[in-house]
Amino acid sequence: MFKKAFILFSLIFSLLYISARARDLIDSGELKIRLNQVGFYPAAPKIAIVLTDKGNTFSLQTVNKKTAFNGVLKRSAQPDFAGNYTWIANFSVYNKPGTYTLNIPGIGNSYPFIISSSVHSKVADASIKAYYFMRASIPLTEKYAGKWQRAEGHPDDKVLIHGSAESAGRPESTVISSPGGWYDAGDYNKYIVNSGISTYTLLSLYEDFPDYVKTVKLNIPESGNQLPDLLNETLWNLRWMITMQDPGDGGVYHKLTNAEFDKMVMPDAATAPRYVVQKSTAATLDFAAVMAQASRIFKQFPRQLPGLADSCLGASTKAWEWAQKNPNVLYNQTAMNQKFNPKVITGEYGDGNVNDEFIWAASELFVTTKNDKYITAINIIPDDNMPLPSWSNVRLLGYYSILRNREILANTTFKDIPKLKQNLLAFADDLVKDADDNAYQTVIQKKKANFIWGSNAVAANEGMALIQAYQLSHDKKYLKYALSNLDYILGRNGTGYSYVTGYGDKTPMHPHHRPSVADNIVDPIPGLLVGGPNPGMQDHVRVPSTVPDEAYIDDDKAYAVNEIAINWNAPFAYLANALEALQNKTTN
Ligand code: G3I
Ligand code: 9MR
Repeated sequence: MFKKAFILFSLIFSLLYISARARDLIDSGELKIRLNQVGFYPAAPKIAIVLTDKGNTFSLQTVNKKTAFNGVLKRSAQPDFAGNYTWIANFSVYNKPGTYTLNIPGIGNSYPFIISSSVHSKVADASIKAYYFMRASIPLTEKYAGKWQRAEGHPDDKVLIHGSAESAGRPESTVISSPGGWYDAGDYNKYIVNSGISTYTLLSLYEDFPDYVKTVKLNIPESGNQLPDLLNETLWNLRWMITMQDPGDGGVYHKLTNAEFDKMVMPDAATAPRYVVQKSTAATLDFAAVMAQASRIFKQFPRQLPGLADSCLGASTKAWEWAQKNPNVLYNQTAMNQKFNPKVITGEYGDGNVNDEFIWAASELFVTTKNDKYITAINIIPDDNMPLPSWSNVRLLGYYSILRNREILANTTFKDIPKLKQNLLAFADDLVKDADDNAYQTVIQKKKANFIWGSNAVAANEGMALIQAYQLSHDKKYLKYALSNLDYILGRNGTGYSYVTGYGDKTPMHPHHRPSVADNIVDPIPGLLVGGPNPGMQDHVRVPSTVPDEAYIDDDKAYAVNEIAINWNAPFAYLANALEALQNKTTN
């Protein structure tokens, strides 16, 4: 009896002791000092945000506890969305490479961080390598995937034509082969609309920074084949996209999908029947745009990829022609489900307005062919609308392409390049205006409305837009603000998370990502950007705070804040890699 009581008592005592120790070990500085947990370029701006209600000094300390720099916190000009002012530690002038912590008397130490050239190179590589982990129809072997090796999932060589997709040559239930491609996100379906912007964004990284991209080595099965690895990875998806075009009429199926989302299982255990569903104007134009872009890029590799550039251009023009004849076939899943079985309830990617898809496809075809008939056919370029790119808003993607290729287009009859340039720079100026005033001194933090489903991609796409502005103007202020959003993603934000799995000290461990949930490996697959703060709670998981930039939880059921997706990783990959390529131009 005594013995039992004693054992119980010692057990309770040790548990209490362990949890008290664990609490002591969490330095409140790590929670209250928000900074890019990966690090800083020597010459770039370096800022940490401190959650405190009063002024203070701060110091930078080396690993040997030597003080390297002293400074004074400055109060933010504006409060955060919860109404609190923050305090800013600006140590931009300190530029000596090394590993440091930021110390604030009475608060504690930040996570350690690095000041170094190429400081983002590992996370930048990982952001692209993430796509290898998203591949359908191939086993991931230990050589490339390490402990995340897994069996092949979704061969997709026997895909059914859904009733909504039938055509003369392909009646309902015809079996087609549509292997490869990347899984969209936490789910295993493959959606053309979302593939479009994702593939474009990665290809744009190559178009903007070819010399840098050639140095990026990813350790994927194709590595060493004389093509840059980024292009190798992108081809995995592009070749799948090609199979989504109906050879009969050139229209493109909206998606390849199960009827319902899979359970949280590994890819090889997800064996529900797969369908291609109805063609849509949005999917067809997004396809036309990406194929036109791919054509001009792969034309540079005729020896490695004989015939591919021509096939892509042929596919693009056929898709364009289909869209001319079918200019307003919108994908409305509810309407489709009233007519056909099985009912399909996976991601919709429905878009009520395809003007911007026309602008994008016309722009890419124009850049690739230099024939302005595509632009005159639609008569809406340039419109004055400049919304940030997203899967449903793609006109800027076309403008980026025209502007990055402006020199080779100078002799065409298209005379609006100066106007496009002016509009894009005005858009970028608007993004950076007063960005130093908000509580985190980042571009994304300017507006509550940025905190939607996939808000981290808003940050990344703003960063990409600013890089485009830099490329056009060589004005370094745009790099400074692009970097502010990279700092945001990697920790200088309202939750203190670095939102990229595996990079930073406090990173998501439970993304809504089926392989990461089902593989029995503690660490999630690395290099994945989670959706990020969004107070909408569309997944019915309660977030700890509904303050827009704090509305986040690292919970694998919380798909409205903690899923991952190819269209979010792509602008992040663009931003991190573009800044690596331009690091020598950063200045504070
Ligand atoms: O844009 C409006 C904004 O103007 C408005 O103020 C705000 C208020 O809630 O809503 C914004 O729209 C949201 C939109 O995302 C923003 O892109 C919608 O509410 C929200 O429902 C919508 O969510 C989409 C989600 O699917 C549900 O349809 C996401 O964009 C989209 O990324 C996501 O995509 C899913 C696929 O369907 C399936 N695969 C996973 C993938 C990622 O979660
Ligand atoms: O896993 C699905 C995710 O990819 C989608 O973004 C999300 C919204 O469409 O839906 C997820 O699937 C959930 C479904 O909507 C409701 N039942 C639970 C599913 C898994 O959490």
